[in-house]
Amino acid sequence: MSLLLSAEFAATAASLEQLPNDTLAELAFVGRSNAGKSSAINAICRRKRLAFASRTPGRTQALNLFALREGSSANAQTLARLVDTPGYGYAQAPLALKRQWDGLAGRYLRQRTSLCAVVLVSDIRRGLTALDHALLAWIPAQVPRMILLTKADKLAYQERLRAQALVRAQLLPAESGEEGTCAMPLFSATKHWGVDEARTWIESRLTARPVS
Ligand SMILES: Nc1nc2c(ncn2[C@@H]2O[C@H](COP(=O)(O)OP(=O)(O)OP(=O)(O)O)[C@@H](O)[C@H]2O)c(=O)[nH]1
Ligand SMILES: [Mg+2]
Repeated sequence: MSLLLSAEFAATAASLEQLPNDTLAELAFVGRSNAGKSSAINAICRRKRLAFASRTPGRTQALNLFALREGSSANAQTLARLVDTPGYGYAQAPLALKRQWDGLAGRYLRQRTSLCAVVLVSDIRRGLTALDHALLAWIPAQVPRMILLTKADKLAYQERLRAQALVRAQLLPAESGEEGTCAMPLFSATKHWGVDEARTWIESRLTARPVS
C-alpha cells in the first residue's frame, strides 16, 4: 500500500519552534493562496478532509503536519511527514499577515533540514508568478521540486497543453534545483488527474532520504 494512504493529521505549528524534532523526512506543499494545496494533499492521500480546503483564500494559516505511518494503528511508526503551508500572495491579506507568512513558511523552507522535497502547487490558469519565482529561489538547491499544475479541469485540452508549455518556458534553469529537471504534471483534485504521477514522485523522494 502507498505510504501516502496512511496519512493522519499530526500537528499544527504556528511558529518554527512548535515543530517536532527535525529528524523525519518532510515534504512541503507550497503555493499561492487558494491555488489548491490542501485539495491536492487530500486527493493524493485519497482522503476527503485531511487538509482543510476552502473557497476563502488564506484558509491555511499555520504549518499543518501529516504523519505517514507504517504498521498497524496500535503500534504504527511514523516514517515521514507531509506539510501543508499557508498560501502567499493573497492581495487582501494585511501586511502583518504577509510578514507572518514570510516568517513561517519562508523560514521553514530555508531552515528545515529535514525538508526532502517541495511540491509547488500552481493554478494552471495563472502560470508562475513573481512570488512563485521568489519561493523557488528560497528552496535549497539540493531539494528536489515538482510543480503541480492544478485546476487543469478548468481549461480545455489544448489550452492545458499550452499552459503547461508556458510554465516550462518560464522556469529558469536554476529553479529546477540540482536534479536538473522539474516534473510538471497536469493535475486536478476534482477529476483526480495526475494523482498517480504525483504520488509516485512524492514516494520516491520520501523514501530516498534515509530516516535518522
Ligand atoms: N475545479 C477545481 N477546483 C479546485 C481544484 N483544487 C482546488 N480547487 C478549489 O479551489 C479552492 C481552494 O482550494 P484549497 O485546496 O483550499 O487551496 P489552498 O491552496 O490550500 O488555499 P490556502 O490554504 O487558502 O492557501 C477550493 O474551493 C477548492 O475546491 C481542482 O483541481 N479543480
Ligand atoms: Mg490550504
